[in-house]
Amino acid sequence: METLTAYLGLGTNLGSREQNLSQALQSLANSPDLYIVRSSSIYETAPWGYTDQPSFLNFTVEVRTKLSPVELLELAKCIEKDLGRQKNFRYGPRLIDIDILLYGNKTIHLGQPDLDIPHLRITERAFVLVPLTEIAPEIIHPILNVSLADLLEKVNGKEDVNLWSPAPTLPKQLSDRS
Ligand code: PH2
Ligand code: MG
Ligand code: MG
Repeated sequence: METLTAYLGLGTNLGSREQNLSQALQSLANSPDLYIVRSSSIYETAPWGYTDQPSFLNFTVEVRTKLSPVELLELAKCIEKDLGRQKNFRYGPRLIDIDILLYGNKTIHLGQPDLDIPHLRITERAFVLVPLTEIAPEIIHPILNVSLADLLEKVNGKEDVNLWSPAPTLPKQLSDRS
């Protein structure tokens, strides 16, 4: 399997939000199958989809991995579960959410809600596009064929996405850069 660059979107709006994000980052760093290249700043974002819930912290990481999309999704779900995520309703509050936003320049539809890549709602959600564009402005959306920076210009709700803290320091990683 070749090594590909993927982008993950992380979010939390329950419990100690900063701690949830740093634990998720630590868990990703502990994976032998994935190398974290960089992280965006952390943003505080108004809840999207279902608004009667606490505000989120969101950020994005760039990773290099040989994992297939399904394996990467399994790793994400596994970390969510380890951190104590409970099942909840669609768009509802969550301790930690790790979504695959982009996987190389591939388009993947596996009939699983979480495994449409590019993530279906990248283009509608400022809470995804702002942190993603911060670290990957020049990337071309594999289906729409326009840059993330161009998508960001058009997205609604940027005023609901506010810088919270600078990019977290990356933990020491188990995997070598590959
Ligand atoms: N995630 C959702 C639903 N709504 N809103 C914000 N601001 N941030 C999120 O990460 C988020 C959301 C479902 O995954
Ligand atoms: Mg999500
Ligand atoms: Mg998810």
